[in-house]
Amino acid sequence: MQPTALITGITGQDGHHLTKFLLEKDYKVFGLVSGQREDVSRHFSLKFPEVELIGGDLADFSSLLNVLDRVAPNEVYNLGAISFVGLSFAQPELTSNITGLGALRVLEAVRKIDKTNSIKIYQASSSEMFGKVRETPQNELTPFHPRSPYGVAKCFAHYMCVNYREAYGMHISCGILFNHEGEYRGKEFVTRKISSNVAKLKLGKINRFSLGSLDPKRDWGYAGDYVEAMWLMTQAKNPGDYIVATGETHSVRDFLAEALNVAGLEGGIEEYVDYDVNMKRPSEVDLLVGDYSMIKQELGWTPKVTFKELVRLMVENDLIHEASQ
Ligand code: F7E
Repeated sequence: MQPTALITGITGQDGHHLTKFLLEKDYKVFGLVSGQREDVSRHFSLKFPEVELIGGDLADFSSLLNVLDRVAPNEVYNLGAISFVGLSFAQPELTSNITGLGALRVLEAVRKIDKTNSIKIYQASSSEMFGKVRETPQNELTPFHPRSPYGVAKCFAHYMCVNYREAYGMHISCGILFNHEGEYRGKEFVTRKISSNVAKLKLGKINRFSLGSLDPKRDWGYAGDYVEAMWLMTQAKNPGDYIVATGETHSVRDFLAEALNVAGLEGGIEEYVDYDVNMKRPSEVDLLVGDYSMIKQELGWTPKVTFKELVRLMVENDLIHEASQ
């Protein structure tokens, strides 16, 4: 029988990649979309006409019950969240409601609907939970110390998943995903902000642009690789929590320098980039790097796209995109 998946946050970056991945595996894919974002849904439907989008909201428990009842999925991927860390400082309550409580509502709705305890759940946990890191690299046993309302909300969701798995024997897995980027990344995130502005520089549309601190270091992988890890977790006999990362760390400065290099822009960073104090976060995460040996050993997953390939892919994509605007 054709497997069925329900994806929350389907119109986001990971939703795009996961939809493509599951359609290639012949899944019937359903997506939860908030009614307020009709333009985004329309755009998504043009790209993936075979996907059925259903109105609902992570803030509304009854809508989740209705959607689950109607779809009867084999797998649920909870990717929906307020995912921009910067915004979470300005809207901590909304972030807690959607990113934190939203996950609990999904768990509780599945528990109510799923009489045979057969639905498998994937929860998008995040390396932001490590925040002020206690050890480097971070692994599945590293204690959490979140540094933003987003990180706190993700910790709440993560521990709820662990609790529902232990309390009710549900098949729930959390992927502790480190930063993952690509052509569908929103322009509020630093990698896409860099790639789109570097493309504009190259095309002569702008002369300079602004960024916050160039010092933070992240473990940046390709989102297209990471959705395979999500799927492997839902296919595994036993659920579990896994680090999904590349094992390499690079600063924002490194990403910027490589992007300028790909575009063939010489002269150094200072020639193109100003410092924007508004980008400074009240508390910052300075360094993240993940140890993905557990998922490699248990589920056979490894990242494929390298750091340099990722930067190239994003800059080349934005050069095409910006040239057509
Ligand atoms: O920032 C610094 C910024 O917003 C990366 C989300 O997907 O990954 C992401 O969270 C770093 C930070 O991602 C600018 O201060 C400097 O240190 O691209 P970002 P993030 O906060 O690491 C995790 C794993 C998630 O789960 C999140 O949902 O770059 N930075 N200048 C800047 N950041 C932004 N956005 N804009 C700047 O101008």
